[in-house]
Amino acid sequence: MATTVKGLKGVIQVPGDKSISHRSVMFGAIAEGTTTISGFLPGDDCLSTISCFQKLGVDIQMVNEETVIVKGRGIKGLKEPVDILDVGNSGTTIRLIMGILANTLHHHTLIGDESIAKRPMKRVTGPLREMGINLDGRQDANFTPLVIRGGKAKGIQYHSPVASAQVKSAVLLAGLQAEGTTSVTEPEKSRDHTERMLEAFGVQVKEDGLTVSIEGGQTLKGTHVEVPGDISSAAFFLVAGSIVPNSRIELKKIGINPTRTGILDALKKMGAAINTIAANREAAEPFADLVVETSSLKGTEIGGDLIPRLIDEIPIIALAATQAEGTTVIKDAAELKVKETNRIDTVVNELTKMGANIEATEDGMVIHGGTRLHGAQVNSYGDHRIGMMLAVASCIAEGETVIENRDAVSVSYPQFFNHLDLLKS
Ligand code: SPQ
Repeated sequence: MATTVKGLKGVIQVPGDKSISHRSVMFGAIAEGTTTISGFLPGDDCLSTISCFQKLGVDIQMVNEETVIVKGRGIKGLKEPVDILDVGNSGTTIRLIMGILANTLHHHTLIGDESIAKRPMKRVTGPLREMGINLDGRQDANFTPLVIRGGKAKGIQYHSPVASAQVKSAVLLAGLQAEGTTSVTEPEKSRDHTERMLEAFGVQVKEDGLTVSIEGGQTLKGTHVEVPGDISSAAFFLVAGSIVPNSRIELKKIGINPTRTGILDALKKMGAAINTIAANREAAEPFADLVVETSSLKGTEIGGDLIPRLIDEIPIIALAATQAEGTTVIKDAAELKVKETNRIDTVVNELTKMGANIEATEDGMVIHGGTRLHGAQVNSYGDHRIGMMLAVASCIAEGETVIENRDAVSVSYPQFFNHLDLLKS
């Protein structure tokens, strides 16, 4: 990609939120009646979710790229698939679907790509086994291929060792048909789309501090889901607009669910000029228009309960920190090691190739700011968020940057490079 950019200017509508798009299809599939989805993200991960539920007998039509109609089969109506369920690169699909399939007595084999084969599944298969569900897989059900035959779940009170929306969601979804009450307690609050969306589908969910509970035997009713823009995708432009000189970017209808807005808190603390120009905070999933302009950033410390609120944005925050004055310390983020890649290592290795002064730690990284980046041959290693972070880095790097495996961005943001080019012109 070309040499330093003179400024990024314009208005962008980033695609729909990935977490909400997955759940809209999944919950629509097990609801009674029809669910219509607008603003759906047609990224590879969400298309994997559609394809899995089609194999489970659900009629899902894409009216156009962003409008989907799901004809729900009810919670007991999924068919036994004649084929394996392939989740591609999507951790959300494989972990949540296990919760949904837990109470069927059907046979299912779940696989994914090379990255999924390395991601730990015991965090979900463990509690599901505790609930009485029959599951198996490589290394005692920790890795794909996984086989789930289901069973009749008993409610459990599960204390999760990690703050993970995927673990919480899988256990709660299994709890929907379990005997009695199922609850999940987390060390910190993870994103709460499952709780908010189950309520929109007519399910009662109770929250008490860090514990979420669900009563077994509830059914879902089809509804309309309006998916806001994905703040994790907007994050790349929030940082690009902050660090590329002479920039002003307006981002339309971005989801601002408080469990996802850690990126706004962190960037504002670093001195970023981000303003909200219109907001709907009453919607089940609140959203706002945001404007970012170039500013001088300073280093900061990021850790504790902020981490689950910005976990997917850490690669792009690390890039912002290379341009900040002073040092940025990111800690309590060991979860980064079990994402699409080990995101501590990939961020550190790839940004080092571009001249950043950055070190990996056991649970995060330390970034010494104020460095001039230079073009280099870098690699996304198939991780969409690394590919987009490197593309933003190339905008401030002197000389040419070549990003291998840049197509990985289609997992969550298929039009990313077009949008970046639009802002450059
Ligand atoms: O779906 P996948 O592959 O796990 O995607 C990622 C991402 O960067 O897009 C993580 F690699 O997002 C997860 C996120 O990190 C999506 C998610 C969800 O929709 O519930 C929750 C988070 O994961 P976790 O493990 O903390 O529950």
